[in-house]
Parts: sequence; C-alpha cells; structure tokens
Amino acid sequence: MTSTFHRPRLVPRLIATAAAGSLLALGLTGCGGATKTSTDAAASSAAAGSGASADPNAPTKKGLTVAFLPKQVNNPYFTTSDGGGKTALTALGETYKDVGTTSATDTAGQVSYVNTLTQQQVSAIAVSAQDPGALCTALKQAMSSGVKVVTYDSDTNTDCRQLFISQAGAEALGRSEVDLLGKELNYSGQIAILSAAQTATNQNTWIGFMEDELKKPQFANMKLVKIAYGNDDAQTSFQQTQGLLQQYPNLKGIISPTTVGIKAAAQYLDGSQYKGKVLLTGLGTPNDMRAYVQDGTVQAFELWNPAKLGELAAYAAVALASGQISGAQGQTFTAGSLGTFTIGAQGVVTLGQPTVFDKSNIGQFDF
Ligand code: RAM
Repeated sequence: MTSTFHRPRLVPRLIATAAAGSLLALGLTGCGGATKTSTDAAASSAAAGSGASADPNAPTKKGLTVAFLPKQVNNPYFTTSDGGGKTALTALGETYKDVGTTSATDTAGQVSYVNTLTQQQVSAIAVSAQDPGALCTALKQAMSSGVKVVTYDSDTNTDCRQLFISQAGAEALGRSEVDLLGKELNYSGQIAILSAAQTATNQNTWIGFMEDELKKPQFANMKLVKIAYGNDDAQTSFQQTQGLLQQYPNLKGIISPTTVGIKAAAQYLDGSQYKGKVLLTGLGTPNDMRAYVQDGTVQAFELWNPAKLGELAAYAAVALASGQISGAQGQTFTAGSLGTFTIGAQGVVTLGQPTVFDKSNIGQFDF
C-alpha cells in the first residue's frame, strides 16, 4: 500500500516539553548491568524489527519525540496514562506529544494519526489500538520508515509493533474479575458483561479468559447471558446497562472491564431499583468509583496504575529509539524509578499486578 497522507480530524493536542540539558544526565544509562550479546538481540521474537541488533550500553539519544496515540483522548484513564508518559519524557529531556480521536471507535481516525506521525518522522509512537488489524498497514509503514512502535494498554498484531506494554497479565485480569463477582454472588445467577468497543484487543482478550473461567465447575450455576458494548462512551454504556436490565430482569451481576463502562453502569444502578441487588465489578479508576463503593453500589473492582503504564511505555519507546533494545525476548531496559524490565515472549513487557479496590483501601488512591 502506498503511504497516503491523511489529515487528522482533530487538531493534535500537543504538549511538548523541550529537552532540558541538565536533565539529560538523569536519562537511561544502559541496562542496569545486563550483558547482552548480539545473539541475544537476535533471539526469537515475533515482534517486527526485533531481529535488529541492540546495544544495551548505547547512550540514550537526545532530541527524541515520542507521540502517544491513545484509544481516546477525552477519557480520564488515558489522560492519566499519557500524563505518565509525559512525566517520563520530561525527566529524560525528550519531547512528548499526544494526539488522538475523541471516539474509541474511530479506527480510520486512528490510522490517519499514525500516517501523520510517520510523515512527521517522530522517533516513536506509543499507541493503544482501537482495533488490532486496522492499524497494521500504517504501523508497518511507520516501522519501515524508522519510527519505533510500542503498543500500550491495547495491542495490535505482534508483527505490527516492536513491543506491547501490558498493564498486567491478561489471563489473571480476566479470571479474577469472574472470581470477584462469583464470590459476591455466591456463585449463582445470570451475569452480563458490559465491554468497550467490539474490536478492542484488550477487552476481547480479557473476555476470552472470563468465558474460560466460567467453564470451571464452581461457576456451573452462573450463566453469562450477554456481552454488551458501550464503546467507551458514557451515554451508550449507560443505555446498554439499562437495556441489559430490561432484557434480563433476573440479572444478578455485571462485569465491566472498562473504566468508562463501569462508571456508567454504576451511575445507572445507583439511581435504579437494582442498587445493591445487581452487583457490579470490573476495571475502574478509584476516583470514578469511590462514591459507588462508599454507598454500596459496588463492592470491589480492579485496576493498575495508568500513570505507571504510560511511564513504562515512554521508557520502552526511548530505549527502542536509542537502540538499547530491539524488542527481542530476554532483553532488558531500565524505566526510571519503575525499575528494570525484561522483554517477554512476543515482545510483551508487563507492568505488574493489578490492585483490587474496596471500602478498606479505596481512600488511599488518587487517580
Ligand atoms: C478504558 C479503555 C482502556 C482500558 C480501561 C480499563 O479506559 O477501554 O483501554 O484499559 O478502560
């Protein structure tokens, strides 16, 4: 496919930080003592470009621009995650840029942004994919023109990026949400899932593990009756919740693995006859969910720290753009105060474990 310049529909939100010379000394200084050989660099990995050689002791390049392209720019979750990216890039004296669509289902818009960033020859793109396949051609063009590509939060196909910065193990996330709801419901009753976009890689992966978890004998009396899609839009998610309750009056629980969805579902339940009767869990931010936990609409839910996810994506992008890593399994890089990370199979780097929030701890978190 030829490279076509598409003008983004939105004016990019540009929050650039100029390189501050004195801060550069704080930058990456190699890989925390890891000794990597060219054989390591060529180690097997499905990630595109990972066969390229890497030098863990290469200096951090100066004057890099890393562009964040979230699923959706007006989503507080991404404001926080990308803010973490900005923090990291500012600390390194590099330039941060943030562009994206207001809708989480504007796949064509997201592709346009990738093309524009490629034209602009940014050093690296950190993207949360709205749709795994749709971005591939554009991301491959970006990589072949020298732009490094990191996905974070929501992945594309493994050959369409160099690294995926994963928030937490997808399997543990999916299974634990079912386990949380199962305990709350005494393992009995109809349940539904309120997801984000139908194409979202992250939600679909988690849902796959939820469905698998539900096959275990202890869930024999819990039945998943519907997966609804709120498209990470507050109003659609609210209406979908209402629709679920109308269609399934005996519904006992909802899992919403999206910060927008769980907030809208909590809002709906809170103002309805179902408050405290239909239980809700999933992935939300403590700030969005605090009131609903305190008033008993929601007992427990999960999330990782989105700011740390963005920070890690930024450090990974800078390490790639500096040639310290190439994306091959086993390579390591340092991510400031987050520590040293090792690239796993298929170019996946995992931030850590999610936190379960409930009445006992929600007061301690502010994001
Ligand atoms: C929404 C988005 C994002 C997801 C979180 C949990 O903000 O769908 O991709 O990771 O929820």
